[in-house]
Amino acid sequence: MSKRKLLVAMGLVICGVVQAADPLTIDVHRDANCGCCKEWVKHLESNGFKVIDHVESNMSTIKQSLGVPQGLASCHTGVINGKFVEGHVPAEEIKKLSSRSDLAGIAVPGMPAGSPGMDYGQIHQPYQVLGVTKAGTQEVVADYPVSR
Ligand SMILES: [Cu+2]
Repeated sequence: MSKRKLLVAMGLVICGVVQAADPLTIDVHRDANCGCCKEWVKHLESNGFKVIDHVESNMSTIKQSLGVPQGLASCHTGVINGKFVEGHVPAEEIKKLSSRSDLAGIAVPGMPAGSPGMDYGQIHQPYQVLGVTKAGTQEVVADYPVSR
């Protein structure tokens, strides 16, 4: 194995792509200064998740190595059983992810107000949870209209 390949493999292990099969253990990568990321972590924990917190200095490198499409980027990036969870995805959608072996991950792009961890009083924006298939196509897996 070349030195580069070895480093990539080590990076994947450190990033939590290779992890135990506990369905509710999630690795979360975030920037040290990200406040809403911490709020999302609290949301996960109050919904039964065990969060392994990783403070990162370069989130864009992490996102790239986990296969998060650039257009779907948000703040933090979670990894659960080898799938990415990008942004403020509701805990219930992460629980459903185990039944979708065709997906590489799910994302809530940007940081919509009113999504878990993005609570700003009365401000609510509609948002969608997008699934990214292993083939690279995208689909809507859940819709969160304002009225919900
Ligand atoms: Cu955020």
